[in-house]
Amino acid sequence: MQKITKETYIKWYEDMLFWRKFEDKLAAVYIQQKVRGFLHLYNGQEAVLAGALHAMDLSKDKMITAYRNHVQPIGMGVDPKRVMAELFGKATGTSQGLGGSMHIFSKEHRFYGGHGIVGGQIPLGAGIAFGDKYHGSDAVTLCCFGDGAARQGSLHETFNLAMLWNLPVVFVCENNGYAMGTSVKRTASHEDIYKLGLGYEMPCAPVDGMNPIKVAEAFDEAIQRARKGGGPTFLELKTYRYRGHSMSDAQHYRTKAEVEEYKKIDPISQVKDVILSKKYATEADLKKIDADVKKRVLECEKFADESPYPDKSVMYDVVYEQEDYPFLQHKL
Ligand SMILES: Cc1ncc(C[n+]2csc(CCOP(=O)(O)OP(=O)(O)O)c2C)c(N)n1
Ligand SMILES: [Mg+2]
Repeated sequence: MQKITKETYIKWYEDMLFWRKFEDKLAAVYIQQKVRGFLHLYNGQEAVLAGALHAMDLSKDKMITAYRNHVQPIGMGVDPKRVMAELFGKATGTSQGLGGSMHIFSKEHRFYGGHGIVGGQIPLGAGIAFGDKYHGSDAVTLCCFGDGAARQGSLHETFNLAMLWNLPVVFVCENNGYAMGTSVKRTASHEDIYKLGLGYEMPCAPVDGMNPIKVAEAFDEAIQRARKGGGPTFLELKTYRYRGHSMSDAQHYRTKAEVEEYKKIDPISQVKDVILSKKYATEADLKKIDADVKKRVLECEKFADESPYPDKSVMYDVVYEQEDYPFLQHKL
């Protein structure tokens, strides 16, 4: 793994703060109805992404996830302005404004979405890894999903085939404690989701998902194993989301005190504490980063605001169609 240096900590601080503020902005513009439909935010879970990106080889490795998917593509190199524009439904968005919040996608940056069907991306992630193995590439796919998705049958079918075919994939359960309003405790007779790997003899482990160092170390081991032909790993990242499931969640299933408890181990604060205690930067240096992040987020909003909506004529251009399909005339 690349060494974790002073520069890594500063990058983690800057990246995680940017993702946090980018999504805080989304929450604000959602209320102004600039973003419509569903909006699921990642606040609190940023260490999972920061640690994963450190361990990945971004020139070839791939990622697929569920609908909590706005900041992962940014981490993988997609222009955040285009992500914001997609959320605004604008033509300059990553999918010309036709996908929206749950469907951010960038083939160029190997980010394969953005999936609204809970657990739907689990077999797709294994399929991407199958493709890489078939074509002789040593790329590794990170297939991310939530604790709720871990209860889907497709996980078991996928784990079985991924082990049978020794696929280069890391299965990543981001256990944030809840699937909508249903706590992990209420979904199964056990709470150690990572142990689902045991039934398939898949290497598996729990990871402190609030600490990017622990995350990076766990991902490095799993990614290296997959890259060297050692097959899949299943990691359960213990994390937490500060905001509701989506913007329309009254959060009656948990207390404010519980949320506050987790904020005490906030990944951004943890990294900030290391930076200050090891004197990697001063408070004043970090304030400069904060100001720069704020400016960059405002630039994204301005870009999205000023971009045009897609023309009506493109509406069916990206929908699968078959020339001899007899029932519908698709083109407007
Ligand atoms: C197959 C399917 N069933 C139900 C839903 C409704 N639904 C949307 S999100 C969600 C909860 C999933 O929770 P989890 O996998 O823990 O992910 P998180 O939202 O916590 O990131 C449910 C049940 C859905 N989208 N798809
Ligand atoms: Mg969850």
